[in-house]
Amino acid sequence: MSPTLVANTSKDCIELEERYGAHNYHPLDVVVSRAEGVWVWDAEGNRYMDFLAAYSAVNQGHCHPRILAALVDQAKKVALTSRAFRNDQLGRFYEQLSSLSGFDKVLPMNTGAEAVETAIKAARKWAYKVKGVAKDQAKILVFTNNFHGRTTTIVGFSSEEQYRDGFGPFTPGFVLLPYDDIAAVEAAMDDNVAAILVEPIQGEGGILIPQHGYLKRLREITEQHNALLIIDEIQSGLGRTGKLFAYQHEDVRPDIVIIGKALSGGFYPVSAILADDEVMGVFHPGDHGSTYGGNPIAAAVARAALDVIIDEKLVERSAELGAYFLDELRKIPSPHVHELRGRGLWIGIELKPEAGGARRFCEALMAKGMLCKETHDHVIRIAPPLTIDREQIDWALERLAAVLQMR
Ligand code: IF1
Repeated sequence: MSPTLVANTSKDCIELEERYGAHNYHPLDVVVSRAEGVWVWDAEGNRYMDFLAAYSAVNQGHCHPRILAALVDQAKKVALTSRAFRNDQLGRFYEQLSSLSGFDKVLPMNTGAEAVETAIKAARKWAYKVKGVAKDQAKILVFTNNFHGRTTTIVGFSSEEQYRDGFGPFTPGFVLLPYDDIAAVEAAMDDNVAAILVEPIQGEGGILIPQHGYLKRLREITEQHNALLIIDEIQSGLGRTGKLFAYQHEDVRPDIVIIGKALSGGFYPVSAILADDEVMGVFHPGDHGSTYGGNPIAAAVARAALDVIIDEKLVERSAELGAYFLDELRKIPSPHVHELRGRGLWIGIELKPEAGGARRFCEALMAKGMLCKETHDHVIRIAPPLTIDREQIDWALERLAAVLQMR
C-alpha cells in the first residue's frame, strides 16, 4: 500500500483513518472539513448544523473570530516557554478566571482528564497535610455512571465495564456510590474521606439531572465531615446549563471546580482547577506540573474564550433558548420518547427501549443535516453551540419532529 492516496473525498478520508488509525471510536461517517458558528461542512460541501459542539468544547461556536485572532496573535509572539520560565499571558488569565469564578487560585492543565487528576492530587494532599488523614488512607467518593476521563486512575473508578475492561490493576482509594442517593453518601462518610467528586449533571450518563437539593446536601455533608466537595464542570460549566457553572443552580460553593472544554472554545486543549488558598496551598514547587499547562497560547486563547462567553451573553442565551427548545420539544407528539430532560441548551431525549436505539435516530437526523450523538444507547443528546439563535432552533425542531415521528 502506498501512502499516495489523496485524501480529498470523504470516502478517501475515512479509508485513511480506518487503515492507519487505532479503532477506538465509531464516529458517524461525516468528514468535517470546515466549520463556522453552528454550521459544519463536509468534504463535499454538504452543510450540517452541529448539535454536539464537540461535547460542549465549542460553546462559543466554531472558529469564533475573536478567539481565532487571539490564537494567531499569540502564536506569532511566543507559543511555549514551559513553566521553567514565566510568560506574560498567564497572570492575566489567572486574574480573569479568579475574578469570574470567585476562587482565589487557578492551576492550569491541558485536557479534562489531567485536570481531574490534578483535583484528585489536591484533595489527597489536602487530606494528609491539612485534615490529618493517616498515610495512604484517603478516600474519594464517586458515583455510578460517572464520566471524568480516560486515564488509568479515572477509568479505575468508572462503573462502565467497557471503560475498565483490560486496563487494570487500578488505583485504590475510590468508593463508588449510587448517583443522586444522599443516604448512600451519609453511610459512606468517615474520617478518611478526603473528598466527594461529582458531576452536577451526568453528561455521558445520559444528561441525568439529580433531584433539586442534591448538591446542597453534598455540600452540607462534606462540611459536617471536613471533606472537600469537588465538582466536575468540564462539560456542564461555562454556560452550557444556563448558569456559568451548573452548581449555581443550587447556590452551593464547592472547594474545587474542574473546568476544560469550552475554556478554549475548541481551539486548544485548556483545562484548570479552581480553589481557594487553603486547598491550592498544598501544592509546592515540584509537586505537580505539565509541559504545556499554562502556556502562552493556552492563556491567550482562554482569555478570549471567556470574554466571548461574557460579552455575547452566552450564559443568558443558554438559559432562555434552552427553555424555549425544551418547551417546543415537549409539543412534538412521538411514540418513541420516554422522557425529555434538560438544563439550558443541554437536552437529553431518552427513547423507549423498543424505539430501536438512539443511533438510528442520529443517523436519520444526519441525513436531514443535523449532527447529534447518542449516549448510552437510548439517549439523543442535544448540545448546540450557545450562539445558536431561535430561527436555527426552529429549523432543528422541524427535523427533530420528522425523525421522532418516524416508524
Ligand atoms: C471521549 C463522553 C462527553 C467529561 C467530564 C471529564 C472529561 C469529560 C464531565 C474528560 C470528557 C468527553 C470525552 C470524549 C467524549 C466526551 C463525553 F461521552 F465520553 F462522556 F462529553 F459526554 N469530565 N468528556 O465529560 O475530559 O480528558 O476528554 O478533555 O471521546 O472520551 P478530556
